Amino acid sequence: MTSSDATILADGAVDAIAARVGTSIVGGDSGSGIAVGIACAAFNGGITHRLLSGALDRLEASGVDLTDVTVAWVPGAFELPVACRAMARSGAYDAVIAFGAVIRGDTGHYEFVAGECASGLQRVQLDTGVPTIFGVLTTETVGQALERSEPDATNKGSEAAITAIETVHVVRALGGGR
Ligand code: INI
Repeated sequence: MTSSDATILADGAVDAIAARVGTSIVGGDSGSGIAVGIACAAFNGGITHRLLSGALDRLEASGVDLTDVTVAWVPGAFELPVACRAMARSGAYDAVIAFGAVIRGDTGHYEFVAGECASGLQRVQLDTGVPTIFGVLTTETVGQALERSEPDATNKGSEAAITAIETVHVVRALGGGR
């Protein structure tokens, strides 16, 4: 057994828990009727564009009407929280996604940019109740960032898109959201 075998949620595990408790809430994967706001950093834009493309492919494949998607470009990852906050507060989106790429080799202030971006985005979703997805790569090297934005099923933008949809379903079922 590899460590990933041990950490992946096993087939049937969620159903087994559901059979034991009063209520089990699981995020659906249909994007039908879901409006999404996306903020994307232009810094390291070769990477963030790959994340954004992966996300749009996955949103579309999940049933999101791309005319219900807004993309706002900001200069860098540090500016993502303020743009996401504006989108979340507008009441126009069921979920917001932030795309950025902070690469340690590029900057002496990696921790500040990456850390403030992450905590700012968490604050946005807790303050507004609108799911705000952290689609920001924080890597040691450009190679790692390229690897995580390959145009395939491992693309982190694609992962962020399905995370947004699933979280919208869970938050709605719990009586929250916009
Ligand atoms: N912004 C990024 O999105 N990624 C980085 O790797 C990065 N580096 O390396 O500095 C970066 N810096 C810019 C920052 O996000 C702000 O745009 C800038 O500090 C102005 O507020």
